[in-house]
Amino acid sequence: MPRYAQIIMGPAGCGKSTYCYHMQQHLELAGRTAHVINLDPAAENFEYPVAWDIRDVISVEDVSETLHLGPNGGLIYCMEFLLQNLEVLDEALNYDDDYILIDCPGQIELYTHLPLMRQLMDHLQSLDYKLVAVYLLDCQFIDDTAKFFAGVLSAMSAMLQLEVPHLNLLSKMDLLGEDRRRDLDDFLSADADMLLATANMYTTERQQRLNSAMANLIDDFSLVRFLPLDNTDEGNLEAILINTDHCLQYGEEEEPREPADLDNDRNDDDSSFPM
Ligand SMILES: Nc1nc2c(ncn2[C@@H]2O[C@H](COP(=O)(O)OP(=O)(O)OP(=O)(O)O)[C@@H](O)[C@H]2O)c(=O)[nH]1
Ligand SMILES: [Mg+2]
Repeated sequence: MPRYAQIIMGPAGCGKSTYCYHMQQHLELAGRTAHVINLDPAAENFEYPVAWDIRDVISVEDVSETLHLGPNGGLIYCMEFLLQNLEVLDEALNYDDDYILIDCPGQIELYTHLPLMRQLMDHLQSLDYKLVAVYLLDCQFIDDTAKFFAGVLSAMSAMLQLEVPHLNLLSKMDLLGEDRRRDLDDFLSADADMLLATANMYTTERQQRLNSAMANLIDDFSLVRFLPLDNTDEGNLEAILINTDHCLQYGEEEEPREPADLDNDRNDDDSSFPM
């Protein structure tokens, strides 16, 4: 039986755990079962059932007390410990309905320049999981285009480092004011000209060459695109599910559902976000 996993990543506080909850609920509404796996050893308490929790094996709190490591060192220690003891995870990943949502820590160095997440992905693939990386960025970032530019680069870095099908989501769209929705398309498409123009307003001529090189990189790869995420809108969650299903080739023996089908689903719904 095929096995599927959404790997939920992104900077601290961008809404990863909240997305896991709402996507799990949405899957249930659709008659599908998914299990949330908490991979964040520094997580606070969850307000919903978590099927497997790394903190039952090792937590940053334990490591800080016993090894006197700070929060970042403690996190790296915990992730390395898990990778050296993967059998504990393997034993847990034994569900009838093999669809999991993996809620990852918010330290972006895990995705951008440390090999730990890549090693974990390789391991899941060796267990026959099909993977999609879901990278969240808080939509409040668009209030500061330079910050958004940095967010786009971190999303791109994660995509290139992890080498699995990848979706970027602009999260917490319910918080976005009407005034910011007008230029939303430029942000959803990570328009390189717009990013460059703003970055150049704040930098010296020498740094502008670097801005230009980075904007060209984003443009050349044409990789970074965002879908809006509004957890309060089931239609929007369904749109995201269709895209994750497409990346996962979910139920490939059935009639495939293309993201283009969204247009039909959304024709009657003016309140939906552009995709
Ligand atoms: N309005 C709104 N708030 C959200 C949404 N998603 C998350 N939040 C809030 O943002 C804060 C952080 O959300 P989390 O889901 O814990 O974010 P996270 O990415 O898991 O955070 P870390 O695990 O600490 O990296 C919480 O106060 C949430 O209630 C959303 O879609 N809309
Ligand atoms: Mg979290």
